[in-house]
Amino acid sequence: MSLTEALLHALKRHGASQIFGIPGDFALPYFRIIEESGILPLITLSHEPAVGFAADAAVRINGGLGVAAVTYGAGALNMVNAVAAAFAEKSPVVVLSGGPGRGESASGLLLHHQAKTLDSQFQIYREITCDQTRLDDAARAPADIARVLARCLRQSQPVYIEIPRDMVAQPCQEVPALPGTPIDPQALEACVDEILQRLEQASDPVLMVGVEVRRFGLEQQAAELARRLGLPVVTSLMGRGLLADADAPLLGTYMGVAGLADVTQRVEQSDSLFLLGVIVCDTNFGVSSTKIDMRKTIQALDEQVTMGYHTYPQIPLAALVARLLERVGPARPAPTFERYNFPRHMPADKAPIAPLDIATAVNDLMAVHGKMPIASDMGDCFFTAMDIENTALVAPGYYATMGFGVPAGLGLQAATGQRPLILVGDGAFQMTGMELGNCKRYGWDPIVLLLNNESWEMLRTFQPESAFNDLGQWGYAEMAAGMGGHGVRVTTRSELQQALEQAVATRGRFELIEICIPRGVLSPTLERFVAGVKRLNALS
Ligand code: TPW
Ligand code: MG
Repeated sequence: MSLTEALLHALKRHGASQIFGIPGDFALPYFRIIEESGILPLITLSHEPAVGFAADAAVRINGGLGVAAVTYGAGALNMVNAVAAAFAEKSPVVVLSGGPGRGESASGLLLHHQAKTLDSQFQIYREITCDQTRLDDAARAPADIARVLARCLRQSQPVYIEIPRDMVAQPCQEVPALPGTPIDPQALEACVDEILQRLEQASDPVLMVGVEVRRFGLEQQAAELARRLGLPVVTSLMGRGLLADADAPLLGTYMGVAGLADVTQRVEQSDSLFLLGVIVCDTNFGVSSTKIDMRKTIQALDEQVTMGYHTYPQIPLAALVARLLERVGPARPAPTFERYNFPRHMPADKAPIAPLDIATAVNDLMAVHGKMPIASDMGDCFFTAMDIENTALVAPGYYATMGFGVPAGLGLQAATGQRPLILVGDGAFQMTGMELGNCKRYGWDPIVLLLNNESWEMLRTFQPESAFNDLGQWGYAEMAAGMGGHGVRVTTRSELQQALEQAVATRGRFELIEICIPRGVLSPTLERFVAGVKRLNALS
């Protein structure tokens, strides 16, 4: 077996189901082996940020490992932002990069794609991945690959594997399976005892679920835990979409001042907030109306559990949830709460379209035709998604990079085979919208809702006086045909409804609906979010 084949078999065994990539001369040799061995299918896209985003979205929706394969320098450095996003949001993406062979670095010439030194790329990736290896020794490679992939899954964060181009076909042993992490059963027991005791003594306990619950495949277990403990559940902002199909007393998504008053109140007034896999970041908690005292919460994240003034180390989330489930008895009465009614029944009239109309129209559509998974970009489209019924959602809710939506949608369809809905603003579409041109080759047919306000509107809301937030009119609808899809521009609510019905009825090509929205018209959630952030900034 060659070194590349050993790597590909290991990726597959660890849960990868396809490779997204763009080759280059440093990568051609290992790409040849990817293609000819057929161990994992290869999907090529157009620009490296999209490769990273698609791999990230694929693993967010399906679990396992995402794989993003690029060439050295120009390719890998082009993907830095996407991998940083995956790092911040805890998505296990394996970066494969070609690299110079051993002899090449000794030539005395600077190599093309080289930045400061031939090692610069490795150093840069050290900052945005949780483990790295360069496969420059075939005897050591199996152990190195095993270590790196195990770290990737255990920490649910990206890793970096560089394949020198003269190494790809070297004979290599199979990658060994590593034993799981040892867990101290007594420490786990003490931790579970204390959690249960704290929840028992609390008068208003609340369970908040975050992205790690999805990353470690624990949604059903978390729902079961909530039912057995009789706890009301909320998702974090980043965890939106979690428990969409689970049977759990789900109140909604916690968004502080930007969210529903009832949800905000329950979370902020809880005397025992159990944060299960929730990243404690500003988009999750920065907009709290009452500052949450983190010392009073129970936080299970990053393989540790913190409560009060102490931390239990080495408690993986899966082990914690499993032991909690073993310890708690049958289901308790469900908490009472008023279920939020997502907006429905958009009037199909001649009125101009506001973001809330889009959420309403999507709810109407899904009620008739079934739920679709959503990939959203950053911008008001993300906040608009908060008024769409609970359904699987991938979005850069914390790192907040633009350009995610379209490639992530392609990653969703590649990974699940399901037709996705893509929400994207005009500014973000300008970054990665061209990737839609790849749909035809792969038979993907996403429905793309492009919220066109001819503006970087979210920035404008923070700083209305700046003219640089004005964008031009690009004629996005017309671009669709040239990229192998179908496009339509809508300006009224009746046109929007018609276009959505037509899009759902047509399979086999992407459907781009360019939705014209007047500048200054925001979703209610973004409206509250901006007002809240401004208020908090004024106080600080
Ligand atoms: C890669 C900064 C955050 S929101 C925004 C910018 C430029 C405007 C988004 O415009 P769009 O959506 O897509 O038209 P909308 O609803 O606001 O009109 N570069 C990157 N990521 C981020 N987040 C920015 C810049 C930003
Ligand atoms: Mg815009």
